[in-house]
Amino acid sequence: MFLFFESASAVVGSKFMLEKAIDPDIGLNGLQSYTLKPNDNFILKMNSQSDGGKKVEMILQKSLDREKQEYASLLLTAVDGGEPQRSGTMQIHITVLDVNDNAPVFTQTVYKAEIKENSVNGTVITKVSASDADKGSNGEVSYVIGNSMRGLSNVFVITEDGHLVLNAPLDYEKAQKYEIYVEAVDRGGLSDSSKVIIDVGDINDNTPVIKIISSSISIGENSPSGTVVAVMSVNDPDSDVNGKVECTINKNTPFAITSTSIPPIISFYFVEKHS
Ligand SMILES: [Ca+2]
Ligand SMILES: [Ca+2]
Ligand SMILES: [Ca+2]
Ligand SMILES: [Ca+2]
Repeated sequence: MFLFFESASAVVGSKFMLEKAIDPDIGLNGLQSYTLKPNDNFILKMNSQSDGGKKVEMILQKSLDREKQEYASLLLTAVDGGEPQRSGTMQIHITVLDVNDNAPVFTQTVYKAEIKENSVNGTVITKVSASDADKGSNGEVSYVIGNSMRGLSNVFVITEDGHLVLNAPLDYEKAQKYEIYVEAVDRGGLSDSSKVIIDVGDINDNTPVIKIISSSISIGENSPSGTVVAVMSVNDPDSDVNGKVECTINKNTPFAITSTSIPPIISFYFVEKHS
């Protein structure tokens, strides 16, 4: 005898009539009792009927969970009241059908990734992954970028199998960090979300820009050493060493260059030097 149960729809207390199924095996005359083994999910209930027969029902007493046990084989034994006592047995095969009662679960609540600002479109930034304990389509997970990320969904795209891919140019000088919410959705619509933090790495893609702030058109021949003759700023928007600027002037002039550093602008002063 084969029975199929949906784990979520078979609620505790559900009854399954067994009488008809066992009649051919053991007959009704002298039937005394039934036992069921193992009996952790079902119990038997017998009712005497007006015609003298006995009706037996199998009652679910503990809910089924396909994720814990998909198949079960129970042995039903019927014992008669004769002498010697005889018994008949029947195997009851139970298949627990899957229902979508598990949402996907991401392997990490936060993923961290790094990408250089000069990376080309199509570069895979990281891969996210979620598992789903259900079976078949109930456990099939695909990935999408969260709705709240609409503004960024053209910068990053995610493939159905969870690869987060660069889709537009990055500029470290405009954005150094992104936080992307991703969702894992099963075919039944249950979902989980996770966050991907993307650090953009600086590339030395800016040259220093020199801007003259002030300069003297002429300078007196008796000007003392240290007279400022010009002020300029040099700006390189890159970070760290990529944005560090050093200024030099020709050695064979009566001028020197000194700097005061007020990041991000560095001012340089040409000063007259007397040899
Ligand atoms: Ca599921
Ligand atoms: Ca399930
Ligand atoms: Ca840069
Ligand atoms: Ca630079």
